[in-house]
Amino acid sequence: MAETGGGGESTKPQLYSYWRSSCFCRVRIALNLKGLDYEYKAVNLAKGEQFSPEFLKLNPLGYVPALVDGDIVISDSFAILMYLEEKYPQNPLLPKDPKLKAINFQADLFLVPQIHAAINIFNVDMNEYPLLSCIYEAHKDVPAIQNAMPEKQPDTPAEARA
Ligand SMILES: N[C@@H](CCC(=O)N[C@@H](CS)C(=O)NCC(=O)O)C(=O)O
Repeated sequence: MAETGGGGESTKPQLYSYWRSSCFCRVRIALNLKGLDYEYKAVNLAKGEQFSPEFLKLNPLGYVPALVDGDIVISDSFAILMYLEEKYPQNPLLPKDPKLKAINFQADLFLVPQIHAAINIFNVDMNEYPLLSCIYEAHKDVPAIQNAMPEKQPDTPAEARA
């Protein structure tokens, strides 16, 4: 695993992930929206680093993302989002109203990374999905989302950078 953030001891949350992971992308969006600083720890899935003894100690399932915050390790993107919302209430991710909350969660954090992957990895023709296209277009230029995209991560290979 490569350490791509600053060096030395850190009290910032540490986020283990891989630039191309869409599960991680939704966590990055949440961190950006909340304005939280974190240390990025790259785990190269293409090289099998998720199965290294060091990483398996953190997450025995061998999946990214995994968030380390003080003495807790959270190894599921949805659980990470719930944790961040409770622990760092600034810039709430969700409105109070339960219906708006469900719609908001779905659109901002989950759909955008999935549609981005559909377009950029799987070449899906989004003209067939006007509602999804509309949601994507409405969100994709928000800075917190832009900066969370796979093309802009510390471990993104040069040929994939935007
Ligand atoms: N439910 C988990 C799923 C995590 C997951 O599937 N991660 C993928 C990358 S997007 C992974 O780490 N795959 C490792 C592998 O395929 O060996 C979450 O939402 O965080």
